[in-house]
Amino acid sequence: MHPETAPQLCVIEGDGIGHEVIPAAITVLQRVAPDVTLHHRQAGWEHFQTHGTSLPTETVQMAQQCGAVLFGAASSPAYPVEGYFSPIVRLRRTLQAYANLRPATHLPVPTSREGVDMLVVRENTEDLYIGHEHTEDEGQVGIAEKVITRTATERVTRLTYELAVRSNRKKVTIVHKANVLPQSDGLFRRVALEVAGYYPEITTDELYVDTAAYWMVKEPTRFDIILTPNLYGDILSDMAAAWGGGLGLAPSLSLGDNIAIAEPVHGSAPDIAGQGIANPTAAIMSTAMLLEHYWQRPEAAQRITNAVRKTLAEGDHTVDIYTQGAISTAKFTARVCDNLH
Ligand code: GGG
Repeated sequence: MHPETAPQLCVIEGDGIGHEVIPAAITVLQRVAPDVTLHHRQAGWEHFQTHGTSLPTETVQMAQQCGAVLFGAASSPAYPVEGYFSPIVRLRRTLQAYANLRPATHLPVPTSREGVDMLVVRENTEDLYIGHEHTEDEGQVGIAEKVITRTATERVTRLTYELAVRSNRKKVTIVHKANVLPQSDGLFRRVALEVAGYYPEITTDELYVDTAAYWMVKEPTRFDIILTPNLYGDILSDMAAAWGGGLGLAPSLSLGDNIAIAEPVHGSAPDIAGQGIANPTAAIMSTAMLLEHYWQRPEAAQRITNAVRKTLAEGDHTVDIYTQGAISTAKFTARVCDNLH
């Protein structure tokens, strides 16, 4: 987006704790970027139950019009429901927000691992998540299609390497399972390596996804950027989030051409929804990613990041980090605002 255009934000709280962490993130965002105009829209399982659709056309249109979206969480059921689809997976695909950036960086909390600073870039529009599933043999066989294309792999790889150059990162690890899936993951590997060839200043290596999972647990500091298809990226980024200190601290940004969806990595957490205890950090940090990568306001993004770090370093935390001395979502958000300089 051009930095001088008045920023518009489509806000979709979604389900569960989305209703708590998104207002918290907006409170912080408005302190550093008061000129952002907000457009609240609906999506999610709760909306499906009351209105029969999980992603109204009107919401998609507003997201397109704004270019920037802040999404909370979705809680799709794990069983088929007639007419229902995952709103967030559909939104990312419809808007062609093709690269999902999920950083995991050490934060000053006891649950975070010193020295960790990695970024998982997850392809966001295809793989098994296209949702082409059917059953055969009277429901006794379930079949899902995995799709990998040259076009989608090329664009996510190019974005990854451009980002690596811009952010002074040194290495990209391409993660796949090309030995078992030579036609799909094999294509991802070949195309990603092809694009990588245009960036000799960045070191490129590759790992099978199972080996990557092993090393991510054993020695997370060896990773810089991980580039991987949709499903592996979904799983590995949650693992990475554990080293960042937990899912409550893990932000993300899905980027496409002229589109960005900021979204905490965590889900709707129905077990704690409505209690005012959810950790707003991931949502707050997601708005910082929006400021940095979409609205091109790195100083504003840094103000938020610094305020969150200071708040955590002072010992303020929500219950997901540890129970003793935990404060509410509202109090934590107020502390972050106090620490904005
Ligand atoms: N904020 C990310 C999120 O909601 N994650 C949970 C998830 O992947 N949900 C997909 C769905 O339930 O449709």
